[in-house]
Amino acid sequence: MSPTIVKPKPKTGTTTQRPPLWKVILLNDEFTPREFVVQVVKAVFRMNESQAQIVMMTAHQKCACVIAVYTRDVAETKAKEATELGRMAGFPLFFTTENED
Ligand code: TYC
Repeated sequence: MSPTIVKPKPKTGTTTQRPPLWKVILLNDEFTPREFVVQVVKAVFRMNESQAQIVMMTAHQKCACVIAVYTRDVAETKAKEATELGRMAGFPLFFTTENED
């Protein structure tokens, strides 16, 4: 018996759907110590010391810094977790999320 050759169906205008991405943004404040911001950014966003320093200094100088993009759930969970670490230590450190358009 000869082998059946199955041709792959040509794709008709299909595109790969990607989930919408959300930015996590670090906001500057007057009170949180720089080193504490760096520790939180390293712990929650898995950055190394120099990456975390750059992010912290950018927020410090420009009022805000985009840290990373994730799916909505992950972005919101990480922003809450990082904000909570500041709150528990008595600092007004704040991370927010925004849809990446
Ligand atoms: N501005 C703070 C200070 O001078 C440090 C800081 C940096 C706080 C970045 C928050 O997102 C921030 N102690």
